[in-house]
Amino acid sequence: MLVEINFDGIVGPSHNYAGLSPGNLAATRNRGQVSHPRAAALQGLAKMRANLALGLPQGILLPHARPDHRWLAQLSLRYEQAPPHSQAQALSASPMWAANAATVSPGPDTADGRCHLSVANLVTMPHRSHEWPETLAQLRLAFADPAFAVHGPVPAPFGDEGAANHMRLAGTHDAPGVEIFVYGIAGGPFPARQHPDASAAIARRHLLDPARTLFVQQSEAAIAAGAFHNDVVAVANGRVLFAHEHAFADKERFYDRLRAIMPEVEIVEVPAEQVSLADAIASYLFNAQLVSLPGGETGLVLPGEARDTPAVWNWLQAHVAGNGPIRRLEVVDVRESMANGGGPACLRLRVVADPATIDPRFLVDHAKLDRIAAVIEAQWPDAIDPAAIADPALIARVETARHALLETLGIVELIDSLP
Ligand code: SUG
Repeated sequence: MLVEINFDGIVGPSHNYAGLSPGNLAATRNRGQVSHPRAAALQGLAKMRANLALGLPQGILLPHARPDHRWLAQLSLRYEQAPPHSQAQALSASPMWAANAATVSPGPDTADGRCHLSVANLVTMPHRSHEWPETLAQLRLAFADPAFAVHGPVPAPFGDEGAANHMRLAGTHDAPGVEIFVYGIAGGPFPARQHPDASAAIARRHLLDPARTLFVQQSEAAIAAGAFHNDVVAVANGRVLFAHEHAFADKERFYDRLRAIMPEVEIVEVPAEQVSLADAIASYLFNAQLVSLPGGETGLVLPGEARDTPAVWNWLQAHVAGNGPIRRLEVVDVRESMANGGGPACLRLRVVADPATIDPRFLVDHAKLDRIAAVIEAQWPDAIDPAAIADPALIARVETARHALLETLGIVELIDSLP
């Protein structure tokens, strides 16, 4: 039985605001602020609990070893003597944004019937470029069953940021879908992080049907306004594509091709005159989890910032009051992640699979979340000032905290499994 499972990245104990991602306006704006890793991780757990309460199955991905000493060693650096920018890049808790872990093509879409996952290379941002080896190790553990094919990264320099630039539409999760790869060419002053050749390579290795695969350019205006990933301005689930008017470079052509493949598609486009691109990006209206609820309705799991932005909340209220396909709104507080530009949808990787084929250590229920919460309460730092990341006591605390979590979950092979 194939179901959609959200794998949320647990916010790691080194979560901090170093402002490492140009083009990500929230992260840049909050550079130098004091972060709260414990509160951040607990907010993430509360979101998972809200998903469970909606009747949705839930999985986890784990914080990576930080600082990443292996990566520093490749730069002939030791953390203690590394320059501040290298320390920040080695310490980032960015693997929390699981939507950037991999691109996932469920079995019904692939020629061999397996669910294919390609780990994202994340080469555009230095602090994210060293995530993939540990992400790959985790994916190989969680998805070791022959029902899955787990692939390494597309080679540099073809930037790939995973599911954040990939959308899937399908009548039901277990039916063949349409896979949409969104790439960037230009982003005004900011980098386009998803290279079209990376998207094309993933579609080939995932054995997708070319007749049901679309490659769509993200609009330059969207990237320039701060949509560094497509999932900041568009999200898809089931038969519903929910997007801002200015998300795509040539939306008419895209919509025509999509309707030709999938006549039943419901395109919910939010006009700029009702919600500006700036409001959409500041509120993360589209960085929401668009989900099929057990009763068959479509729900939207939104960040609190969407409720606090009047134009956005007014649009949502009108949509729900009318005949729109989104029937239920669920608001979650992930403000610590939001301040680094990561909303509810950034924090999760969707995998359509039979839960029985997944390593159960990566699946959670309320009782396991209680155990995880106890480790976070006891071990995660309360606050990190990015000016103080050289402190050896902080580093010792961060490393001990992660080990405690891996031991609690019985995933000890990750402690020393990397090359
Ligand atoms: O890559 N922020 C992340 C946010 C990723 C959001 N993910 C999705 N949209 N799917 C990024 O820009 C900031 C970390 C720092 O500055 O320390 C950061 O990496």
